[in-house]
Amino acid sequence: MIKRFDNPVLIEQIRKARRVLIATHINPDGDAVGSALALCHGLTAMGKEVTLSCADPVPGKLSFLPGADQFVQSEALQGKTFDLSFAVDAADAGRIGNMGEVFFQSPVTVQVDHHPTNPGYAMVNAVDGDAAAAGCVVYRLLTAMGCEITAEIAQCLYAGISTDTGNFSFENTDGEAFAIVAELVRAGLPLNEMSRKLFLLKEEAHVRLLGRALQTLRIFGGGKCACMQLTPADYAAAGASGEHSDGIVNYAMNLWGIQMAYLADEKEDGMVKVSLRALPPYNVAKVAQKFGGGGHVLAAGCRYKTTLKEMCAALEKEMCSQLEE
Ligand SMILES: [Mn+2]
Repeated sequence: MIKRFDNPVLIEQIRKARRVLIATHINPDGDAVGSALALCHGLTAMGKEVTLSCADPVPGKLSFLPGADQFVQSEALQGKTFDLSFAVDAADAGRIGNMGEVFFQSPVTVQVDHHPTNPGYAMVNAVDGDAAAAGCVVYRLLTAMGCEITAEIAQCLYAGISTDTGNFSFENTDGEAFAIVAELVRAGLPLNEMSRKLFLLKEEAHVRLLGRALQTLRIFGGGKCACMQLTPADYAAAGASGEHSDGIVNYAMNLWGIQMAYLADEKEDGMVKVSLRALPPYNVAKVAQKFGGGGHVLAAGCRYKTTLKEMCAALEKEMCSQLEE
């Protein structure tokens, strides 16, 4: 059920390396931080001198992961050299941002990833486009090296696998993801505490902003569409900033019978930021493109210079015309 890591040459190269760099992608998510940390803990236990790096800081909501405070940014790498460099969960070389310079200077570059579009930019590319998360590939690598899966490693890998699978609900969730998590539980994973920290706990500013947005909830399109809006006054009242609106659009989308939804978020610079969601067969990327945005068929967005009222009217016209197709 759990795939074997089949690259004895790489394992030998890792054994020989003393100073190791691990870089992960810009705007790091749970899989980026968790996979890089798990690899770091494993290699440190093998006696390596490991430097963990990311062009951007670790988001506050992941700072509880063991070792999260060890990440450094590019300035801290000035003049340092490494025997081997890893890139983790980075679909292309651009994704490691300004870490690329140090990464490509290493005599051996390795990447561990799970994006099917990965072009294979390192010397050794441990890329499995079928793996649910980079954390799954890191698990295979660590066990292939004979590394003990400690409770710390288990927490980091769980953070990666659970977040990249949408808490085991996305299409990419497979038997291997569950089989690995079963091993992590055996290794001492505090499952309840971890899932509370990763999926339930919210910042107060987010919940207060959500409260303001919910008061504007409106249904249109014959009961098939829903929308909400936010203004700078809502952010001020909630004590919130831009990142606190993440996920709010889903409260409009996740109503029974709703097929398309949007959140229109008026900004101080005269732009309106729009988040759009849909269920098949609808296509909100098409709606976003009308206003200079883009994204996926079922999740898209745009930023457009207009008033909140005009933005809403224009969006609703586009969405309603899809209902009629
Ligand atoms: Mn990932």
